Amino acid sequence: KPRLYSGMQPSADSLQAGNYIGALLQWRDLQETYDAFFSVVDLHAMTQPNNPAELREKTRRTAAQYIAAGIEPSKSTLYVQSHVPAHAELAWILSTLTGFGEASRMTQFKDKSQRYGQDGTTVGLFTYPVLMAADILLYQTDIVPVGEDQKQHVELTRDLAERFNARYGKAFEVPVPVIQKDTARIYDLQNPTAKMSKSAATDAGVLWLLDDPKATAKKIMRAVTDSEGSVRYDRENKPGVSNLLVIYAALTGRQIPAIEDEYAGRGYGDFKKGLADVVVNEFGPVRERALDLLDDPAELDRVLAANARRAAEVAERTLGDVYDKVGLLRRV
Ligand code: AQP
Repeated sequence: KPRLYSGMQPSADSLQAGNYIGALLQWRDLQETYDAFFSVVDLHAMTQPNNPAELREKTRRTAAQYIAAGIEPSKSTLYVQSHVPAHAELAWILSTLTGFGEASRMTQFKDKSQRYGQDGTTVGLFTYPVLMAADILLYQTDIVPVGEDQKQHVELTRDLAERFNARYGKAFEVPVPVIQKDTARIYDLQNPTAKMSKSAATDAGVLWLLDDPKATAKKIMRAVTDSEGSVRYDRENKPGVSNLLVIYAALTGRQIPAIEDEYAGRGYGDFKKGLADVVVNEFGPVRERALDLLDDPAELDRVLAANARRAAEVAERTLGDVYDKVGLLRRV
């Protein structure tokens, strides 16, 4: 089977609807046809302001949500990034191949460093894409499903793989990014031209996977729409309603025109009530399963440890080959 690698940062207590629709739902399908590695990238999350107890908690919660959403640890390799030390080790080697100018062109760094300011911006945030390249290349990955915003990082990963292979001999598969369709992009309910994000400035526009169903329904009822009053997809002129339609379609597997027809001549209130039912029905069982898993952290840790051993086996093979090729003395 071809290899797939993807991951998410444990940067909040709960994942949000964009993570679920844009990533988890696709991962769940892809794990059937790919030898999939899904990691909870805790080392990456350390590039954001953090607190140790919270980071531990968020890491477990993120892993539990992967499983609750249908990522099966017996089918896919689902593990925590820091449990496989080869990630940090390969990142160092790759950083010696990455141009300073090349890394400086990464738009995510430009955006985030502007947000954090001179003092809040760390070298770790700057080398984030190099660690991501290590994540992907360790597993001889064929495809990387990512959002549009991560495409530049996968391009860097490809450049680094090709550079290494040309300079030292082939150690890496050159991965291909698989970018989700525009309709898989979910926007903030209060600010429907900004992507829904775990780190959104305000909570009112974010649908959390682990939120109380009543709170979720309330947020949907309060979502920003427009004054036209017709349920119609038009991203340009009706970003709020279009976003709600995309969520509706993604969670029901229905086509947008069929949903428009169902709500033709009915107001936004009805449509939002319908959507609230859809979302609560979908998230409810996922939430229950995740909370059950979190009730038994020892068992969850056991599953993560077993999966980390499986990941480390593959990763160590690549790293050993890389160490040989660059001229590091073999470890004994
Ligand atoms: N709004 C979204 N619509 C579609 N897909 C989304 N993803 C995130 N938001 C949306 C996808 O979820 C995965 C999570 O990636 P991440 O946790 O590494 O960080 P992110 O993309 O930056 O997601 P967030 O929620 O906005 O996190 P923070 O606030 O921590 O930066 C990726 O596959 C992403 O495409």
